[in-house]
Amino acid sequence: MALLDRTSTLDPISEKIDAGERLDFEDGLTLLESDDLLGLGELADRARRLRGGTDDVFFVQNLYLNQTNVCRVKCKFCAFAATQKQAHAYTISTEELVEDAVRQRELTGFTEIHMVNGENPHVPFAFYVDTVRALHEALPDVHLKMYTASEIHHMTKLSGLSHEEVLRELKAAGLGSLPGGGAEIFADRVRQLVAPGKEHPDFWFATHDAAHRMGIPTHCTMLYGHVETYEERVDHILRLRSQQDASGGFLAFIPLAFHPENTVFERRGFRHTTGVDDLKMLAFSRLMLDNIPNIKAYWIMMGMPLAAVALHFGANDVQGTVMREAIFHAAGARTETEQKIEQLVRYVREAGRTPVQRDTLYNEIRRWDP
Ligand code: V47
Repeated sequence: MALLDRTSTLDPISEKIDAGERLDFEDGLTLLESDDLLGLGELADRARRLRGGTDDVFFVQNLYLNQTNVCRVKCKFCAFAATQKQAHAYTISTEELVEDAVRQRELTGFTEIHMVNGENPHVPFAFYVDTVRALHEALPDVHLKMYTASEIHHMTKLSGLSHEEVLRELKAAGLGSLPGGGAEIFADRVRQLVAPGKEHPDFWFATHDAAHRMGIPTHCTMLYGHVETYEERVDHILRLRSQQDASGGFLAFIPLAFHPENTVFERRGFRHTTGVDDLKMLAFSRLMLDNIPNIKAYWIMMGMPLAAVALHFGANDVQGTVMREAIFHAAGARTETEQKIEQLVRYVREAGRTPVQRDTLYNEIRRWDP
């Protein structure tokens, strides 16, 4: 009886998927409230294929950099940021950062630099432009995926320029795309609770909108598993879907599971998300975001074994080799900080999929056919 009930809640959604119909707010809630995990996985995998997905699973060879952890915002979910006076605060000079990146490139041959920082009020806008320019000059073949929309908004405050002008200067210096951070949860109630000092979501959207319109592709995220409700998760995903309808430049969506260690939420007894919630979020995202081509199973947060399972829950990307992840590990991630290509290939193959090394823009670099 219980099994029949569970199956029936997904049936109307299954019919919509087969008919190529868009899911609505109520469907989103039904998905999140369902405890038919395998049913959700089957639906998400079917939706992915019906929308043109293949057996290919992507990853990129990348280096993570964080030039400064100094941050003015004090988000309650963050264990990475520091104030200038704290002993662990750091800001790496552009020269040192570039030297390090060039050394790492010689060792590994990565094709992407992924950089996210604190909103450091003690450096000028020129610091960011100089860093992009210096990295681009030293490593012209490397794609620079740098600075979240929150950082771009911070740069408008530092410079007095508009979002578009900041992006234009960074693009001229060599910026390739934006990472998806800073989105957190868009609903005002949650933002006030977890990130009261952060910019209004309108600025996050204005930044991505401007980027897309000037040909800078971007990524998008949702930070889930803290104080948000299912309704607020659905609201978040629908806002992203509308933005993609309007400007079309999101390459991928990455659901980010909240890690509470070393944050105020740890002291309040918050726990890490469960694997079930992580898989459900991936399936939900794939089903709702019918216009974003790639959904990432972020192995840094869920571990590679579960990320491989997630490939049957709508995900088609496992992010990358990721050398030196810091943000999730500051907040208690027990996963590795790097994967070798051979490891990624092994896990993807074990999941019955075809590993494809991509560049940041999803052009194929190498494939491992079955
Ligand atoms: O905005 C911070 C998240 C984001 C925690 O574009 C946390 O491919 C969980 O932009 N627990 C920054 N999450 C990182 C980011 C990112 C990450 C992965 C992939 C991509 C991409 C971009 O990290 C923040 C916030 O949402 N974050 N602290 C934490 N304790």
